[in-house]
Amino acid sequence: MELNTGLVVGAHGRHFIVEAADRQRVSCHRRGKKVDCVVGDRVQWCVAGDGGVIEAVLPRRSLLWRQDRWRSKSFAANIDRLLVIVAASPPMAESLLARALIAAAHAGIDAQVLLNKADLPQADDARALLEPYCRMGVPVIEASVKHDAATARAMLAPLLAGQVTLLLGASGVGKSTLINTIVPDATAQVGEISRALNAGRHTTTTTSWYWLDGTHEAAVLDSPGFQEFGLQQIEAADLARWLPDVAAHAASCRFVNCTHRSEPDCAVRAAAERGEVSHSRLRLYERLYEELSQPRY
Ligand SMILES: Nc1nc2c(ncn2[C@@H]2O[C@H](COP(=O)(O)OP(=O)(O)OP(=O)(O)O)[C@@H](O)[C@H]2O)c(=O)[nH]1
Ligand SMILES: [Mg+2]
Ligand SMILES: [Zn+2]
Repeated sequence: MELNTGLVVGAHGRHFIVEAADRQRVSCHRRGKKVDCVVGDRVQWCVAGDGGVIEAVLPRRSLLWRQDRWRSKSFAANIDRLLVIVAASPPMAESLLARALIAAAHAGIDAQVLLNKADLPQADDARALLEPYCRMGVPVIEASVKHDAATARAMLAPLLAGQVTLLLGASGVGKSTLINTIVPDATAQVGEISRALNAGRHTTTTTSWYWLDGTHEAAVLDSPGFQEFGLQQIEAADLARWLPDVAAHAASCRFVNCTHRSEPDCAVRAAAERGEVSHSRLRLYERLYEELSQPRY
């Protein structure tokens, strides 16, 4: 049995698309029905029938995942950067953005934010919500990937070069449109309402890997929109570490184990009083702390 190495570029339930060294794509399943494989994984596989079997998953340099109350979900392995996409419309859910950034920080993955559909009038509301994120040092860029594709391409090219970037965001923010704008020959399905087919909106249902260049050094990953984002992988007592605006003040609290909720001489709450930590972020921290303090089963 000859083992080959390959890259998982697509996942459909128990089926995986593996790109072999010769760049052929092979339909594979995982030996022993394990579900430990995710897009971005480097794997060892062998030929079986007209497809293949994944025998082993090689060690990862990164894994972005979320832990909901009852299940965990891996988004992608071996990515260098997370690009969270938010849009002027549908309106931005700040909690999802914050959670994605916390998960990335916890996983040691660099994260940036792209505000898409900057052409729409509602963009100003999104800009206001993003203000605390800009202030805490999260890079935030703006684009209109559909209506000003040339500018978007020019802006994104240096950001995406030489990196593996995962696009993440709610349904309808324009992730697949972005893929089609920057990837030569990509045909990701986008959410235009298909009147001719009367088929309703197209929505992305699986994560897919797209090479950005012929030399296969840069890639961008499309993913399905998400609605929830559990952070049960993080201990409540550890939470503040992953919120840069809270963490910036935590060392000055009177108590080393301050939870920044009601302790005296809390430097985080003092900073919020002075307007240096936004009230929306402090509330978000409190709600998350509460959520992560619930008993786990
Ligand atoms: N006005 C405006 N509309 C855009 C822009 N980019 C994308 N859209 C539209 O937004 C809708 C949703 O785009 P998609 O690319 O399918 O969104 P998605 O994030 O891939 O959505 P899911 O696959 O469901 O997660 C489509 O109708 C796009 O034409 C933009 O820059 N401006
Ligand atoms: Mg999509
Ligand atoms: Zn404190």
